[in-house]
Amino acid sequence: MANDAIIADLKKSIETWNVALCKEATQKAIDAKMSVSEIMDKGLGEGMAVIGQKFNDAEIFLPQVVAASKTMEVALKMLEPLMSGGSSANKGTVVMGTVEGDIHEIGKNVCCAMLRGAGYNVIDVGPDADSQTFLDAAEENDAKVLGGSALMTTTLEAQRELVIANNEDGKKYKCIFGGAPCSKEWCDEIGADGYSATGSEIIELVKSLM
Ligand code: B12
Repeated sequence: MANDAIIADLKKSIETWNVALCKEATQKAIDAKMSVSEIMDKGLGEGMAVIGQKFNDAEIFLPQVVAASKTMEVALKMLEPLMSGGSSANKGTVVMGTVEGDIHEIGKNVCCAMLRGAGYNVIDVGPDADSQTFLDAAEENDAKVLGGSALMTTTLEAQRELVIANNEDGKKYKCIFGGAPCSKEWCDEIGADGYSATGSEIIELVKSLM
């Protein structure tokens, strides 16, 4: 099966929350030795973008979004060994979480897995994590970087709060942010140390800050 067809199936499986198709297409992608970033960015992620658009346009509702994210999670589980088996070296510690008030965590989980695969020790503080939770985890684990995900325009402010809390704490850590509504401009505005649009780019970003 050509890679284009596999990509099309990956995208379709999320759009139609078809778990069986998702498992089959993900296995085919793994067998075809496609890169995780290609599988994510061109296939599964594109499907999720369609879901987001349809939700926005009220063509589908929350249960369908939940079904699509559960489908995505099945694929992520299958991809995990590929993402975390890359290196055994510990290049430093990164605390990752989704900021306070925001329960979206698929993108954050992708970033965690990509970073682990690249040899970083990742402490995942989960979704809906307040600034103090990030700072405590960083202190306890001697981290260098805090990564905060926000998927809603309403929770972008919590990224600013994390920068402020870090500054008040002596600016010990580098703060990086991402998530669909986040941007380089926003990160500059709030005084963050970095932004990346995808889980593939986060590796270079963290490397540049370590
Ligand atoms: C899946 C989903 C859900 C799932 C989440 C499941 C889960 N376990 O995460 C469920 C159904 C639970 C959900 C709930 C809600 N959702 Co929702 N959801 C989505 C959806 C469709 C996809 C998000 C996703 O997983 N994308 C796939 C991943 C892989 O992409 P990503 O997150 O962007 O991550 C990549 C990059 O951004 C980057 N990245 C991500 N994080 C980080 C962090 C760092 C540090 C860096 C450097 C990079 C980085 O790398 C990632 C990998 O490449 C989006 C639509 C969209 N287009 O984003 C809406 C969306 C985010 N949801 C939305 C809403 C409104 C909600 C709800 C409020 C709905 C409701 N009425 O209850 C609740 C949220 C409640 C809360 N308090 O948080 C809105 C937000 C609108 C806004 N205000 O901005 C969106 C945009 C949908 C829409 N079009 O209206 N949602």
